[in-house]
Amino acid sequence: MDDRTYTADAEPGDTVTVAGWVHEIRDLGGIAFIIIRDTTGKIQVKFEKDEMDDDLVETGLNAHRESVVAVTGDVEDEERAPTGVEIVPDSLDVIAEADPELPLDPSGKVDAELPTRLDNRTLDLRKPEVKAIFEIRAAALEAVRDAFRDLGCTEINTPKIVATGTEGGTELFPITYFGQEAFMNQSPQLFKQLMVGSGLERVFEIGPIFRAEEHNTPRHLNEATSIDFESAFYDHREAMDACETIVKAAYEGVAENCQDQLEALDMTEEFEVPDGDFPRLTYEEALEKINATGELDEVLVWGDDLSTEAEHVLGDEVGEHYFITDWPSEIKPFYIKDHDDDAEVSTGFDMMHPSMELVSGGQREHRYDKLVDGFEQQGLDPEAFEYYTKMFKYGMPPHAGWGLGGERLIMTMLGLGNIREAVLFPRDRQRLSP
Ligand code: AMO
Repeated sequence: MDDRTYTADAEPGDTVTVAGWVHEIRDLGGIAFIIIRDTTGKIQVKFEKDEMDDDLVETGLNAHRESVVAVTGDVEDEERAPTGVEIVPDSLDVIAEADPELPLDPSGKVDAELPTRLDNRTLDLRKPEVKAIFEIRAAALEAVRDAFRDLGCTEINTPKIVATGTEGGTELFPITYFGQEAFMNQSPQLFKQLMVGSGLERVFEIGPIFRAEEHNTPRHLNEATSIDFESAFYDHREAMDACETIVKAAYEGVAENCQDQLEALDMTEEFEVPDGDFPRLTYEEALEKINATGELDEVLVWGDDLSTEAEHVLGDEVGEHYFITDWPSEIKPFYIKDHDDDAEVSTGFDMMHPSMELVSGGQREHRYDKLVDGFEQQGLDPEAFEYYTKMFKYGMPPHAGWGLGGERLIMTMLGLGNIREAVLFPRDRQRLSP
């Protein structure tokens, strides 16, 4: 439609054709209104029954809610109209009639449960506060990509069908690959590491990761979006600096470009770009802080992983984004490097929002012999990973990096109660379509 005008651009004095959805019909007797909605907003169309062609009035008022229509007419000032202007129509075409029975109400007057919303995402995203989440998600990812480029990274895309897992065998989705066993990739971990040894040196990837997690929680998905970073000649501290830069850039991008969307979510007041350096606590300090609160049933000791409850207790204590560093080597994966002066302590780190973990990372083991030992210690067969380990024989620089959960970033940024709110079509134990 070459001659279409967005509702937000319709100015008094113009003759326009607007196209969109019938948001509401109000028939007051002698006068009636249709509210048309498009991606930029809404506009009122006025029908004065005595002064207009009967067919036009009838077509307009008989259109079902959510039908797609095009209206041509003059735009006039009208201070009683919701946007201060209205269209006096010359013609109205019903382009795609909607069924009168809708599975959910896009006007938001009737609430729908999350499963109903997810089953009908097209209608759900007609609500400004739902659409806003995905516009914010897009703006955050755009800002993240720009910030990665400013750090000198090259964007890469790595395979999602792979021969081996990296993040624990029980979380793998097996598939059949021409009669051979294969898996959906849990993380671009090994591929991004292989690229720091290539001519690229510093890379990032934003792509899907697949985790066959059995548990159904408000912060786990079976298909998530991972924002991955890896750089040659970086140690874990420099990787943490980059992580902080990227997370802040995402917030800044949203603050700069998404004020309307924040308003739709009623968040303009509370949205804050994190400032200052994120505190860096060692794992030992974290345990001490948690134990000192006395809020957990048991006392945490060296080697324990942090439960969701422990993360919450600590998050309440710290109250802002923070890192946990120097984790016990035994609970970090084989590719994380141990400290040179203490093999019990790793360079692995997590970056936390007060409510949950957002990032895991660390410096990587780049020495061939140590890397192969690490596989054996974790009960993995180094031969299955030969495509990876052998490149460590041909000049692999020291390197570090991390993976940031894209949906958790958006969930925590917007205070969403369920991670599924930040995914168009979530994959979880119950949900394989749409
Ligand atoms: P990890 O397994 O901790 O580390 O994942 C990194 C981040 O990805 C997000 N994430 C998830 N989000 C939603 N649902 C899930 N099932 C899920 N699993 C992970 C989290 C998590 O902090 N290879 C390492 C990263 C690295 O060292 O570079 C890795 O995958 O926000």
